[in-house]
Amino acid sequence: MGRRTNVALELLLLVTLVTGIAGFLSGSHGTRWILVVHGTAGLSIVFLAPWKAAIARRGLRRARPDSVLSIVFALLVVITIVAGVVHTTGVWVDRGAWSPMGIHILAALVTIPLFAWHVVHRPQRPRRGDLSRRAVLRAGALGGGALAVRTLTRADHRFTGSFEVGSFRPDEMPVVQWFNDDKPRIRPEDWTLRVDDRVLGFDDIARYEDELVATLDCTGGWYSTQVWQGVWLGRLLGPEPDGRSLVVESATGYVRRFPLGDRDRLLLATHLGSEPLDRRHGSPARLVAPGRRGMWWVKWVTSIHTSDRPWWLQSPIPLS
Ligand code: HEM
Ligand SMILES: Nc1nc2c(c(=O)[nH]1)N[C@H]1C(S)=C(S)[C@@H](COP(=O)(O)O)O[C@H]1N2
Ligand SMILES: [Mo]
Repeated sequence: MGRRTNVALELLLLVTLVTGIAGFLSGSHGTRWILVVHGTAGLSIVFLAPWKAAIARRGLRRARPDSVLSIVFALLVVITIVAGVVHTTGVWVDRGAWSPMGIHILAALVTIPLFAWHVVHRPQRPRRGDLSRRAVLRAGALGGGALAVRTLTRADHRFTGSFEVGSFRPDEMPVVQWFNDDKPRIRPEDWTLRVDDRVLGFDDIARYEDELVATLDCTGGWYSTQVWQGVWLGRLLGPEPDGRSLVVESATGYVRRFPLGDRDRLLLATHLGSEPLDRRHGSPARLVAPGRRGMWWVKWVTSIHTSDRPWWLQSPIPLS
């Protein structure tokens, strides 16, 4: 019984980690199911906890020097799950770095090396008999129970798990920087935008009146829908730009690369809710990338250029 519980837990943890990361990176409706699987597998771990506790107690009686790593591993999984549940139930909503979702993701990522160590040093071999009828029925009951609990405890979320904050009220929209990116103060009259080999000024951009209602959904666990005004990138690039991707760069060095085919769906915004963009939200101009997570919405844009590299040849999350 102990071995089977261990195998089941390892599988659940693997599924939870993979779906957590996949759900975090994607921001489109078609991928809703990923986080359903994530939450369900994550909660199933809780259901197996009583069995695991009994196994762990036995294991600790013949403790080895590295048992402390097992304890840290277990603690991190507990912290991850508690933070995940705190986030989805909405009992504590915060959007800083120490939001429940921020803690959830940080604890989960630290778990990964410990999980790898655990798999190597406490190997659990699945056997053919593990997939008995009874085992399948039990797994079904476990998953069903977890899915039911998840459905009942979830507060009102977007499909990504994010909470609504300050929609159509720009003053209440949170401000988020990645890692330690700063908030440069750039006056529109001093600002220039490189578009391939041309250099444009603020007035060249601000004369357009393209408008879009779009939802910024930060992986920190909040989202906000706003009216954005500016210019479609396709208009700045001309009718038939060459290349495969489009590189959008911030004055701070923060860079994201997009498929060139997206150029007519990406807005370079100078205004938010009809007011000039606030410095903290990326003035003089920031990218609006509907359907993509907040980390793609580059602020303080100073350069846009086409490139022959495919868009996916880049770090999955910005590193500067
Ligand atoms: C040790 C690995 C992990 C475990 C055990 C775990 C477990 C959980 C649990 C129990 C929940 C709440 C379930 C619910 O009510 O829906 C949850 C939610 C969530 N987790 Fe994880 N998680 C893990 C790793 C990750 C990672 C690495 C990420 C992202 C990089 C992530 C992103 C999320 C998100 C976005 C939600 C909210 C989902 C929603 O509201 O539908 N998780 N997780
Ligand atoms: N230059 C730059 N742009 C950036 C970031 C950053 O750190 N630097 N953070 C991104 C992230 S993670 C999010 S969620 C949004 C937040 O935009 P806001 O501060 O206008 O709400 O900006 C994105 N654009
Ligand atoms: Mo974000």
